Amino acid sequence: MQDNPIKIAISLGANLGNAAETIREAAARLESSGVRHCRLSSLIRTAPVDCAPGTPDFLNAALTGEWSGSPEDLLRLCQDLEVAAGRPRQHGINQSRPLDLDIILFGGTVLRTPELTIPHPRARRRRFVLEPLAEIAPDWCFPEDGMPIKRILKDLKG
Ligand code: PH2
Ligand code: MG
Ligand code: MG
Repeated sequence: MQDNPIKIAISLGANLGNAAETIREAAARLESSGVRHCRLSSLIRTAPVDCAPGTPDFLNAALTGEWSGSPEDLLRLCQDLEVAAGRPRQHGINQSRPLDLDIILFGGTVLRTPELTIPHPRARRRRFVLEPLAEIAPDWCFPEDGMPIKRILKDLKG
């Protein structure tokens, strides 16, 4: 465990089952599992992006907090919560799911390993990630170029 807490941002998404309840429950479990000072954004309904035709709409949200473990510890926690919500541990990319938890930012960390890429590689082009995150952390920056979330979102909206 690192003793200095790192500011982290997680994207939450769900499009199967009671998505609102699952997302709120996941936020509560992140907090009870060691993510301190959690803030959960509004939950927004979004159209599926890069999914098969007929995929149901998603509910998306973002959560910020502080974490004292490693990125891999946080990934493991997210994966355990996805499985607890009914998602198979092995799943196809962009398939419907009861819960998806993606680490978007981990302080100023830039990480590329086979199991984890931070910042999340597609976050900057996804409004369903940036919109809820901009609500609670507009001035947080992506580490590669120091660009704040509110600015990335504004550019994306064109
Ligand atoms: N997640 C995806 C793919 N497409 N579309 C929306 N609207 N919301 C998501 O959370 C989402 C998606 C892959 O994780
Ligand atoms: Mg995802
Ligand atoms: Mg995911």
